[in-house]
Amino acid sequence: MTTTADYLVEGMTCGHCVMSVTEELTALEGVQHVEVDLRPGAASTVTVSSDAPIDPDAVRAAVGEAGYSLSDPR
Ligand code: 9UX
Repeated sequence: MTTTADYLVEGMTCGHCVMSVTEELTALEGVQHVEVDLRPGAASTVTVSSDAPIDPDAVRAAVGEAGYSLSDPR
């Protein structure tokens, strides 16, 4: 079964940012697909699809590892 979750990521402004975040998130256990809706100057929506339960703390850490930060949904 595939689980999909959306996150808001602050600070991404170009395609390289998207690649960095995608790379870190794809390395997480079970992650099948990562989709980034880049919105420079605003929080970008990142959609993670996984065939394992998604651990929000792991997502937060991976995004931080790439140099960006997760913002809480609003
Ligand atoms: Mo692009 Mo993103 O030159 O931090 S990598 S702005």
